[in-house]
Amino acid sequence: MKKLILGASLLSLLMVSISVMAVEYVVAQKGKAFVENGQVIESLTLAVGDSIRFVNEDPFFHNIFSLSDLSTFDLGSFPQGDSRSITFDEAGSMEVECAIHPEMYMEVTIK
Ligand SMILES: [Cu+2]
Repeated sequence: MKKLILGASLLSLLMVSISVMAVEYVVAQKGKAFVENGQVIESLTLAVGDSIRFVNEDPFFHNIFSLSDLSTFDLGSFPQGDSRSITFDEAGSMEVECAIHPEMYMEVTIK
């Protein structure tokens, strides 16, 4: 019984340290473009387990999605000031787009 409890607490400790190491990138939607740290970006490289928080800074809706082979997601449409987050669990690359603005595009590489 003691061993079981010890094992369980070690496991939860391990899970906490993994979640601490993961990075959350913040990518804004501004002027119908993807913007990180004030710069328009067309690509972003991150590690498995990292996530992106998409923050809408435009006075209209965006709907971020991906139809890549690696994985598909659809964050739904969200208004100015709102954000949606997605975690990338698999290595590879994917195209991220906006369903409302076809000119919006970025490539995410997960290493
Ligand atoms: Cu958009």
